[in-house]
Amino acid sequence: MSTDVWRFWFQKLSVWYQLPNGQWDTGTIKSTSGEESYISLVNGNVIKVSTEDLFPANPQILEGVDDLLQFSFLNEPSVLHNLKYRYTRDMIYSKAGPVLIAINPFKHAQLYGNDFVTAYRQKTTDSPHVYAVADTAYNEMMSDGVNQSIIISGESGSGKTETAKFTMQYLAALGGAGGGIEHEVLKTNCILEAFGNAKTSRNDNSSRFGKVIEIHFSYLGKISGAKIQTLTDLVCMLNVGSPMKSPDSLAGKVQLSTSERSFHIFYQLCAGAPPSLKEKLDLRTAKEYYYLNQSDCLVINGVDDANKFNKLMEALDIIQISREQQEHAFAMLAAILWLGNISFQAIDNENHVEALAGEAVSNAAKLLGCGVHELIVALSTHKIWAGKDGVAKKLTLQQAIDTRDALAKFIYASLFDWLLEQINKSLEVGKWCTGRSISILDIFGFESFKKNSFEQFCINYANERLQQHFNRHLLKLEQEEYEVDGVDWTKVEFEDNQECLDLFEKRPLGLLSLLDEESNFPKATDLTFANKLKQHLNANPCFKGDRGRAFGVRHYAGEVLYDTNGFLEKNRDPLHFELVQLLSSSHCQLPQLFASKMLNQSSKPASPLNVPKQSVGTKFKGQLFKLMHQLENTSPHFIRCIKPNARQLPCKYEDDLVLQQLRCCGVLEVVRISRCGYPSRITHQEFAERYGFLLSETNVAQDPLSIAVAVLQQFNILPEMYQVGYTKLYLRTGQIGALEDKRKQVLQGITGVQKYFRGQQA
Ligand code: AOV
Ligand code: MG
Repeated sequence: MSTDVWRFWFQKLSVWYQLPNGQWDTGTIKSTSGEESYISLVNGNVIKVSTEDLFPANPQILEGVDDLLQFSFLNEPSVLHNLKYRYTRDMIYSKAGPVLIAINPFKHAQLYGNDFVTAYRQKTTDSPHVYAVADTAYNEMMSDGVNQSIIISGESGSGKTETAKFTMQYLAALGGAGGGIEHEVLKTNCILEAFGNAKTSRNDNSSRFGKVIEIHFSYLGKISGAKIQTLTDLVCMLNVGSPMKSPDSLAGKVQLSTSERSFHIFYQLCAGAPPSLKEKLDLRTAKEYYYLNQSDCLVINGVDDANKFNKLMEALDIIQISREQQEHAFAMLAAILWLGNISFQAIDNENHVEALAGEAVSNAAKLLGCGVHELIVALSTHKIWAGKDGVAKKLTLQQAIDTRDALAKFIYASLFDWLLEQINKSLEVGKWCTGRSISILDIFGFESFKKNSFEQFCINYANERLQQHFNRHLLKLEQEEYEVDGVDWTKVEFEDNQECLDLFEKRPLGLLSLLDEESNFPKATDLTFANKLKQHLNANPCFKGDRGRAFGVRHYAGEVLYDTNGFLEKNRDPLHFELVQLLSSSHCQLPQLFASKMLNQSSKPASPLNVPKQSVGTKFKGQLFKLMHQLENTSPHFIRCIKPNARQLPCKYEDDLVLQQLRCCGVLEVVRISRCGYPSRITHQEFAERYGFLLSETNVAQDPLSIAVAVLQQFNILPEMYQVGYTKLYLRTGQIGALEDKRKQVLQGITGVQKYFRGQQA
């Protein structure tokens, strides 16, 4: 703050300085040499600091303001202090210009429910809230007829999914037609979370899939249906704690991971299935299943899985999935659990193995509707095709385990897709629908663990794309519009992440292409893949070669070190044709359906040689593009969720952690642009039509621009409060509000007079 230091000294204004422990505190400048300053602290002590490290503090009157735009001085310590001030008073929402900041309270906050919905609907309160964002989106959709989106982002555990639910609640309350469809829409959360969420070390209820829920409205603004789109290709392997990875069970090597679980549904089913269902599915307790007991965590504090299962069944009923279909779905889950328990025995001296006949194999076969023998063969051999002839090759232990796990994952992923299809069918948009919609986006948050694998690679790639969407809309497009429309404007610099996206997407030399190339190469290993990356990408500033199998990526949210272990295998998605064949010969409905879907994906007739193969990474990218494309055509509203501490604890606000999240998501830049920007824009024509009648002066040229300028002058709107572009007027915050008030007053006056005259006539 070198330039301001004399003023601050002279006027005895507060400044922020940083303590050796990193904490910020305020003091006043006692004396200064320009470069160095002596600061008087609140406790009377005086310390010497470099003037450059000082930041101007905001006057007391601005303490706890609800929009960072209102600050006299915008700097990190002021922002941090303000958010903390509010957070400790249970005001978890704040605005950063057009962005809503939501800090996870990690406790029940008294901020939701009918009274709050009414208050935001009737605008009796205007403090920042997720309801207010939903309300704005709804109003804009209704008045402008433009589809809206609410884009929720933030790190894992920061509160995206909860925020998405509150948004849905508000829209359901607003757009409830009494027909129950809004009720159905809300119930989808319970189902999707059971099947798509798991406990990780970051979040007890971590979404392992991304979703956009598009809520459709009728002309009257009533909910007419909904459509859910997901990023799910990964879902099958995104379950954590390696339950579906393949630890070497015969050798007794087991990867235990603490505090993580697989998808909630498995534990819910085991704990909550009624006795008759348990018997039908040969269900045991969770700890008896290999896929689940690889983690020492089987229950979540404060969560009753059995109760959740009952709630799930109710939700499935509401979504109109018949009890019979529900049972089919549960049978698939039980089959997966039993598959995991299948072990293998050596059958020769060449390390070949065969699935061990026993309870696990027979239960899995029964639930899958196939023969025990067929299942054993499919899990122990792989046919190699030469022309029309197939030769069955025996599998090694590792290959057999991979085959078994691939089958389990395929069934799970197919089940998830099937479920989604049923949900979408049930919520299908009615014929009377206008095509107006609000989409709510909630994807998995940025992740950086000690060890990061293919899953984190995909998740972080998706977040990188989302960040670009944010940058484009709030930083780039805004500034471009000023330039194009001839507005006098000093550009605000911001961190562009195009380079990082290029690192992922460029062909042929990007991470995803190189991964695909290496995955198609039979002799490739994770190490050759890592070397290939280093060979081609070392010059990219977002790439960082590391030792052995590791490589680093400089993401917008920080650097992440990835371990290529398993990348190739996960990207290949190794499902043998025999397994698909096995399922298609099943006498049960779902396995048959899953197999036929898989085979129909390819345009060519299915044959052992062409089980349709698109790599997992490429599929993921395709889904991501589709999702982003859908958002491009909407008017976006952004919510940034912030995690105040890493331990999921209430009332703990860690400055560093918050600052890092604020920095990496570009919130400060957005505020900076909004402060010097003109958030209200309106074409000359629209402006003249709306406010022209307020003119008392009749001697004004009749073109829209002259009328508009005359209105601005009549109401003493200062020249620094607006800019005139070639096509639009650009106004600073608050100006349109003032004009609207005037307009309302005058209109009320007119109706008052009309009423009076009508009264006279009567
Ligand atoms: P996420 O969606 O951002 O993580 P969640 O929405 O699952 O995070 O939030 C994590 C936990 O924080 C929840 O289970 C709640 O306990 C708590 N929480 C979040 N928001 C609120 C709120 N407004 N009020 C009360 N508690 C809240 V991840 O899905 O891991 O990226 O992949
Ligand atoms: Mg989530």
